Amino acid sequence: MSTGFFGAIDKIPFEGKDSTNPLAFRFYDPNEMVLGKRMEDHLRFAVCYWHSFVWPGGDPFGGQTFERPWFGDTMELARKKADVAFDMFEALGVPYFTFHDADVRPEADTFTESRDRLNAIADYFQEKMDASGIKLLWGTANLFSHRRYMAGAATNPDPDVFAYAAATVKSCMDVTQRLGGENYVLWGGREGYETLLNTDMGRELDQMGRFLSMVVDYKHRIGFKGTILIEPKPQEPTKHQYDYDVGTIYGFLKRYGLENEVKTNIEQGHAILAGHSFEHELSLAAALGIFGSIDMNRNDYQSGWDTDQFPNNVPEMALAYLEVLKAGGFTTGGTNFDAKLRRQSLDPEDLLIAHIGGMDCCARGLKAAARMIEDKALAGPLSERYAGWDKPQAKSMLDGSMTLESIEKRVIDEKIDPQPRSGRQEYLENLVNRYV
Ligand code: 3MF
Ligand code: MG
Repeated sequence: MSTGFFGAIDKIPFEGKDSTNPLAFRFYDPNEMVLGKRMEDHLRFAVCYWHSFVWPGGDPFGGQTFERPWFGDTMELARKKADVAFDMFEALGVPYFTFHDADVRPEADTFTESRDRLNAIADYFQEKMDASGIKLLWGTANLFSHRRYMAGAATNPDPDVFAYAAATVKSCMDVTQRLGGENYVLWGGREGYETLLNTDMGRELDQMGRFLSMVVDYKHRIGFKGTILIEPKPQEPTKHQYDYDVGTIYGFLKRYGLENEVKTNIEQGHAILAGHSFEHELSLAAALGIFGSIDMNRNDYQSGWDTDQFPNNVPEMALAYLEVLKAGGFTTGGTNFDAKLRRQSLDPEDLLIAHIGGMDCCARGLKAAARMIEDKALAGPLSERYAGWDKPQAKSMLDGSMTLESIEKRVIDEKIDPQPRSGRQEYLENLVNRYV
């Protein structure tokens, strides 16, 4: 059913790189084969509900700029919002979407009523998913917007808030499972602190560890086949967030024995806020065995805020998809556009154009990364750089058979005198530029 919100447009075509039509794909061709796999199956695009259909366009100095016919807090408007959302998913031809409970249903006066509303919208989604073939990449609970969560959800000093959050996550996991969601995401927007003067960090981390253990336990009890993902972010909204970055999350998972149960959903903008590059976070997650999915966007490099812009920097994205491909590609994960329009971009068409540009950039990044892999452009120099480690004597230093004493003896006996070799950074940078 078309709502007419996007005018006459109902399907964005692929027209190839010479097209000048702003409402056509120039690089994203779902059926093009890349490294033996369809582009759609590599990228696994998802559109998120919150930025495109919920956010009113506010900033710290001004409120709503968008006027959308579905804004309001009735169930009727929630269904209208779903109608437009599915129109957009279908127009873009994305295989997946993502949502928080609070995005899709109005909050009610009681927990039970809010949960029932979520279930009712999930039924409505199910019909639309069956009709369109659009699937759920992941579901999640919004445990950060409501004032009850101002001092945290799992890490709140008030155990009643912990309980409310736990019950909410259960209801969201139930709905995610029912809709065939392929992952369940936890982003702890308020799991952190504003000041250490009122914060017991050790206690809060234990609360968070117990909360996540219950989530994992429940996943197994209901037979949810998807992946549980944590999304790292260093600050904003809290001054310091406990899920700072991939490395911090890994330490947390190890401490609570969850490192084989939970993976990460890594966002470009959050990586930048943490003082890392996106590819750093992806590469580290892969190295630690906790790479799951990505939230694709772009942060402004000057503002220092989580600006959640649509991605448009192809060279950066090529390096990101290179890490994704090196990690073996997505399994249950995908590319979720956690990105919003600028608040002056008022027109319905702007929503489509933003996603089209993002999808095209991802496609270009993926194709550049795939060519680098095919040509072993970086893999060749990399294995050359570490080639010394293939020798038996080098291996024996790592396999436990040598000690500091026996290594010292070898250094003296063989008169070992290491000779520095070039890291060839500029050569490699120039090489990457040949592909992007
Ligand atoms: C905030 C985010 C979040 C998460 C979402 C799902 C509101 O910076 O990125 O979006 O992506 O809560 O984990
Ligand atoms: Mg995100």
